Amino acid sequence: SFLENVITHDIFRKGNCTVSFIDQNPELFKLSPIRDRATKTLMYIADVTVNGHPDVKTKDATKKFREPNVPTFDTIGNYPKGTKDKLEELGREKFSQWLRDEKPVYFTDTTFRDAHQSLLATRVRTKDIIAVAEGFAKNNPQIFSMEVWGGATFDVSMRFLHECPWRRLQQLRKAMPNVLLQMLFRGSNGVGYSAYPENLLAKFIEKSAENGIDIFRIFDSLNYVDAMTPSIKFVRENTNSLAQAAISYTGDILKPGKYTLQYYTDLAKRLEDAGAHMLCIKDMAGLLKPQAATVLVEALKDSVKLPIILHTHDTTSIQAATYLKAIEAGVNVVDCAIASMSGITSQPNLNSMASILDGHERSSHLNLSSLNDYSNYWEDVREYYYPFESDMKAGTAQVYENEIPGGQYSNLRQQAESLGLGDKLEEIKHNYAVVNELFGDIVKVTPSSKVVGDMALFMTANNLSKADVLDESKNLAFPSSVHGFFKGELGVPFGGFPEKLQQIVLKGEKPLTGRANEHLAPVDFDSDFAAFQLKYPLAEFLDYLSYHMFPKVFDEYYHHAQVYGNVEAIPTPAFFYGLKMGEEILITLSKGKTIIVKLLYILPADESGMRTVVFELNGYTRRVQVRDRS
Ligand code: BTN
Ligand code: 3PY
Ligand code: ZN
Repeated sequence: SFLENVITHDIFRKGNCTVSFIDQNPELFKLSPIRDRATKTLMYIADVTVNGHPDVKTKDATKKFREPNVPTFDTIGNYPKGTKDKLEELGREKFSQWLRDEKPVYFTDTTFRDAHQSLLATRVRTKDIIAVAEGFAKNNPQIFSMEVWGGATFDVSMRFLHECPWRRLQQLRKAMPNVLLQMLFRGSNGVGYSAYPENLLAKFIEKSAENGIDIFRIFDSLNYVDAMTPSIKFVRENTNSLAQAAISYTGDILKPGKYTLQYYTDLAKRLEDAGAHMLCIKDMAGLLKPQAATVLVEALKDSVKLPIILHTHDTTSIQAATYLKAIEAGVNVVDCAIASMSGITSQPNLNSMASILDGHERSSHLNLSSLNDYSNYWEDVREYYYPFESDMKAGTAQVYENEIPGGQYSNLRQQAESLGLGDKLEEIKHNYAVVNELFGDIVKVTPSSKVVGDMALFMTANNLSKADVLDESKNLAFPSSVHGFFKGELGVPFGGFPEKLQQIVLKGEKPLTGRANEHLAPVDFDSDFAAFQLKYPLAEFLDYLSYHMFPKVFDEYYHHAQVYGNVEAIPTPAFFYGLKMGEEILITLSKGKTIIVKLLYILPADESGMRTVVFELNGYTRRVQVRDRS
């Protein structure tokens, strides 16, 4: 404040003040950037303390958090060599060959992305990840890759955490220079939920690689190869990173149905021809049964020369068995999450999986005791995020019927509740399968899974049967995502659209043909970026890419940052729950700039509804005003 500027000023402190002291020292009216940032941080904490966090629906006032224990590591020593070094040594083609020929099975660690996307609604903050990133890379350099970015983390970090996703990636790269960093990329849908212009995708891939991504796991929500090919090509041509093409697994190859073994081996060959460096089986709903894994992995190994990666979700609680069969059939990498962030809708347990392979001929020699230390860290950190837990208590075999992907399954109850359908969850899940049948048995993964979910909620909310949906005379107002799907905005499903339903939904409109983004005009980067900077003067090119993917979310993020500054440094309990009276925390705003914040008291609202929140900041009393909206 002005007063603090006066009393800390050299002239004032030396007692040389004259009447013109204030007039002659205009800097007294300026707040230093760090002070400005501290003020914004206090504003944020004051607001959350008074009004609660908008994203936290039920706060448990009695909750006490344990202090998570960051496992120790060699802070000054070099990083042990890891897979990133291997890639640089061999180059992409030889690296793929090396992996394919390796005897041990490798692990991709999904803790920093899919695990919390599937268990905690993607809410884990950069701070809690970065706290263990360097140590993990130094203590566990045997890991194949770290999945750290993409999927839903991109929009959720801006939308709910008010963080810059690019800054998260940059910090991760710096902390983990020796291991491969991986992202999930939704093909023509990028990191969003609809198709984007091709040149925007190319630029996004180029910048993602520049900022740290080594492996792009590329999929299409309908397994539509034409929609994946451009992304594979951009990775090959615009970066030195690896293109890992993913086939989304649905149905059951051991049962009669649309998705046969032949279907998958054909896809694999086409993706290899498109230039993929690796091939992933992406079992997003956890439907791949152990016996089927043997058949599928063996067939894929025979069909293509690429290394094979297996990704699953443990929704059925049986997927470790699938991994074991896949490992015995020669899979090269499996995706797991650190123990305390694994299981149910997340990935299988890394610690246990590595332990049961101890002594196996394909053992990876991970450091089991270190993995357990990190599990303990995450067990404590996970508590911070209790409002975002789903209430699933065990795996379910129902998923073999409804085929709901892990990330969607854990969010479904909350979604149902927000629509007032909280006690109709069973009906929603049943309708999910009905919709799948109505749609012609499609692949269900972001964003096609969202379309099926929207339709299931629509049917449940309006009490519609399958016959009602197919009754043209009902003239139903279908959800816009369903309309877009039948219009061809996500591409074309295997076997085409069911014609009758397509006609009913489109009501005479002509569907698009071909790739969903074929019809989108390219972005004119020069003029468009200039216009962006006029609107957002403090933003740079990477922000511009964020803006293009999510204009409204970016706009809100930008304005939040102007009012509250960068909120990343605030410890997670204070970020979500504010401070208790007398509570004191340390916040490191930047290297060497740590502030000590203590909440002293809060005054009742004045006649205009404003409350004064009184803090002690580095020993000085500081007051900030917030509107009481509670
Ligand atoms: C501040 O922190 O006080 C400045 C507010 C403006 C922040 C913008 S938002 C986009 C860009 N990315 C950042 O991390 N900061 C700027
Ligand atoms: C995503 O697209 O975010 C997924 O995790 C799909 O499985
Ligand atoms: Zn997944």
